Amino acid sequence: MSDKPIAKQNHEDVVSNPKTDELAQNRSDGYGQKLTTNQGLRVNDDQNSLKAEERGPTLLEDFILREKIHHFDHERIPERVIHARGVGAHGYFEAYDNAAALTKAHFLQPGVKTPIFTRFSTVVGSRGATDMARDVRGFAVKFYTQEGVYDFVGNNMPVFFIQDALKFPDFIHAVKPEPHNEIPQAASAHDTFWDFISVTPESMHMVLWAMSDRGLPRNLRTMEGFNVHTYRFIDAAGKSRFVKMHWKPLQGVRSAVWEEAQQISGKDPDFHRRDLYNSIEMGAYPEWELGVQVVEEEDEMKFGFDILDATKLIPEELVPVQKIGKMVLNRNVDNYFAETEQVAFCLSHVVPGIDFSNDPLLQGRLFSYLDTQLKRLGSVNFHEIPINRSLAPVVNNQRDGHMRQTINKGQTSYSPNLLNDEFPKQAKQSEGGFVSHYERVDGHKIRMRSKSFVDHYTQAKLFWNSQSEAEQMHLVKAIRFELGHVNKESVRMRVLVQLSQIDATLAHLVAEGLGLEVPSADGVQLNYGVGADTNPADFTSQPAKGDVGRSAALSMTPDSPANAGKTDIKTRQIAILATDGADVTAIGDLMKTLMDEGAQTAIVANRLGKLKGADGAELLIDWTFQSTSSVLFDAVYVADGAASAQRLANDADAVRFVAEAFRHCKPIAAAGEGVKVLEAAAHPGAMDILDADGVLAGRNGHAASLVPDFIKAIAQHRFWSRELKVWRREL
Ligand code: HDE
Repeated sequence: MSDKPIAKQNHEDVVSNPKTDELAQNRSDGYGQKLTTNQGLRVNDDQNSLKAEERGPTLLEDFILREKIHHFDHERIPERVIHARGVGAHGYFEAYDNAAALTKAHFLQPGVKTPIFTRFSTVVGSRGATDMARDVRGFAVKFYTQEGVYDFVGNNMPVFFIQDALKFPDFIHAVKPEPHNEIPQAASAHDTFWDFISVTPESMHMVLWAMSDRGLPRNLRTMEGFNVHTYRFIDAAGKSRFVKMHWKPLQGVRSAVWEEAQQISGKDPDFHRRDLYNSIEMGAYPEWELGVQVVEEEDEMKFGFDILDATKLIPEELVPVQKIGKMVLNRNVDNYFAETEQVAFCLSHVVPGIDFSNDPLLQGRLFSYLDTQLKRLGSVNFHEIPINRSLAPVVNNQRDGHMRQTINKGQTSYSPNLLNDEFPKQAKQSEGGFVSHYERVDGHKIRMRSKSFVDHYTQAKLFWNSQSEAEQMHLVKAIRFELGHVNKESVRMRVLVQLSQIDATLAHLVAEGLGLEVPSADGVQLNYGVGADTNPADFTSQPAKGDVGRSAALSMTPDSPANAGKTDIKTRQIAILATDGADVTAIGDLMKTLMDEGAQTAIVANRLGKLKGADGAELLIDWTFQSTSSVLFDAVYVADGAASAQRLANDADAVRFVAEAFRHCKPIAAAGEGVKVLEAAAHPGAMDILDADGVLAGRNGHAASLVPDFIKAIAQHRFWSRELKVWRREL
């Protein structure tokens, strides 16, 4: 979270790979060199334009001025229409030894190591928006394989809002800032988004995901990734199997809380990108395992839902996720624009062994990504931009176009040709030539949703059921927040109708916060995705009925599969509150213990400079209560020492720091006299802070085990029981 010194990696030596080595030919750093124009002419005066006399007019002749200003005027390219705000990093993917039977893709063969570039993004906000918006996160990985570039273009949620690509522009128009005033920024729109949602049953499953804690990842390193659609893996014998792909973070899955996220947006809008950058610089490389759910072709129809429907997931209890490799991000970009901004992901970038399904959302995306790169990067030659360049040779008869880099030699740029002995020649499959899966397709040309797509509420209920009580509480509060910003009551009422089709309690709890009654569904016209001549009654979704069960993998509790066994505290940020008179020796011991466990510590005090301990020892202060905030930390420790504790207990900012961490359910420890600050932080309406879960105070008998208990508490991440007591009206 901090801008404070981070141990810089020597990138060239430590974390190079074939792709980062290849990028070296484009890297430039002006150190030790003379300033030139773009033509290499050395510039003598870069401070003054060419004028007639010192106080006279500037001359048109000044080509140095014109070139510099001209280039500046053209610095910006169109930002991505969605997913504009992102952060990227280099790394590698290493295949385990178990995927060869599923796919012939070379990069998934045992032990193969492939350079990758990953870009995470928010969806709605523009490029300068905040990282902590409640939003879906993009999770896109470019694999520079020896068979060409393969792009995984996924999200941090396994389903999507719509079933058919034709609805995408409508959906995005509804969710982006409203067109008349461009409000709200960096968040889903209120009236327009919820108006769309209120009549679109197919969106309800994804709406619950987006309103859940998944919409607020604590950092990018602790979120899952999904490619959402069903794809195909093709094995060496040409056999096709359906697959869904997942990225499982080895850091566990963690989220922030809404109030915390809102505050972070003000305190540090770069919170996620800074965290990723710093973690990589410090050598705490984030890792994800790639997993696949495999469905044999003959089992395609065996589920109660259609695997071609992007609003449905395959519960992990039905089809387990097999881990087939690991991605490590170990190198930051050298230049944001050249790499993160210019990277161009396209669903159509596949390699032999991976193929598409007929998911109508996926099919539409196949068109969109190439089109959008042409618009954004401005040329059909975007594949020649260094970050997009394939490591496998690119040889074909495509020629020319804006900014062409390749110097194609020779007379022929067509096929067949005999003048160049027919080169470049087509590749046989045995030579790596790509062949689309030999799928039999036969039927009528038709514009119609498949009836197998019509159950819109069952999986939404599965998601709701699978959330812990705290997660359900957050979800309800999130919808209350969003609907509380909707001006039209009719929109709120229709959303309540939709929620009531998922779960009566969910609808009731949301309604209660809005001061409304859940209306009857009778007579409410919902949009079931049918054309003007189709009878909507044939496509009506029934409300979710009965026991749809639970799927533990959909929750983020400490014992959910994604978090089970993740008891370390690596990379967690711990604030140590102390000021003059603190027990500096104990702080030093604590810092060492926490850092040995891989956590990061920072001393936060009422001023910068050096803190003088009770015994005269000194300690450098990292932050003040003005320059940082509890929301940027994962846990808080208040140091012992009578003078320090008294000073902090009298300081409203210090007290607020603790109270806020408490509100956000973070672990808090206080040694000895430090308890005074906790006492000062207990405010009316809340439970006694000293009695709450996850609050460890030395004076209350924890002294001996304070630090080990604190470490356990940090590993647990949050203590939702503090909120639940209020929620259950136990307080
Ligand atoms: Fe995208 N999406 N999308 N999307 N998407 C783009 O391409 C689109 C969808 C996703 O870091 C755009 O280069 C359509 C699902 C990511 O550069 C654009 C449809 C999923 C990124 C586009 C979808 C995604 C994008 C905008 C419905 C999860 C950022 C800029 C048919 C599986 C990649 C760009 C990066 C970006 C179109 C739906 C993920 C306009 C038409 C579902 C991670 O081409």
